[in-house]
Amino acid sequence: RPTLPPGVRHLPSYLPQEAQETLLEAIRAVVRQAPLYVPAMPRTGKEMSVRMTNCGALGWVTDQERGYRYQPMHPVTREPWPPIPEALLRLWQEVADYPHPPQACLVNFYTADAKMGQHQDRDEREFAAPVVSVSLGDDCLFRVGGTRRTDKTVSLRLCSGDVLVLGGESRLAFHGVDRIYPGTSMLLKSDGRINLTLRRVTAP
Ligand code: MD3
Ligand code: FE
Repeated sequence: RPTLPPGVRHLPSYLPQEAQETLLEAIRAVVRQAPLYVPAMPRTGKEMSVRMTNCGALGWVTDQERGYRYQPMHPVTREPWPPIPEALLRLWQEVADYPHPPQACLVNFYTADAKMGQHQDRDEREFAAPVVSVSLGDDCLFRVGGTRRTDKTVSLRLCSGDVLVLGGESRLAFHGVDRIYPGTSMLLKSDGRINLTLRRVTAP
């Protein structure tokens, strides 16, 4: 196993198969209420390859006109985001080592050819809280570095049921998804990967 940057905790196979199936059903219910939409980059309007939605009091969204931000409603339907499923609130309590609940859960859906370029997550105001990530479906090649774009990076294969906790020094690390490995999981019954990221947005 590679040596991870300080503050990155990888918990392989944290969720058993049955818990993955239960969580997937809860996320399918979220997506029925808050459909996946096509996020666009600020200014250029270039569409991302990942499809997104959210649950929780706040959701992370991006479009050409208003850029990256958190807001309490879906950008297309204008409805409030559905609540974060109980199973995810419990997971946060188990692994986050932070005494307040998450406010946002970003749902990222990757098809076989989708990727996410290297970036920092810095649209939150509370950096004392970690980001907790859950992977479902196909494996991916995840890459994380340091707080400068030019810092050395390490690559990690993330599999269905894995949990990643990004806290402390790693909270502002550059990271991204270089590729999806289609056909590596039976969970979704089709190619693709779902990533859930739980976040605290505001100071408590
Ligand atoms: C490291 N998502 O939504 S999750 C994102 O797999 C995002 O969909 C990726 O990056 C995905 O912003 C990676 C793992 C992750 C999430 C947040 C981090 C790693 C992180 C924040 C800081 C450092
Ligand atoms: Fe990120």
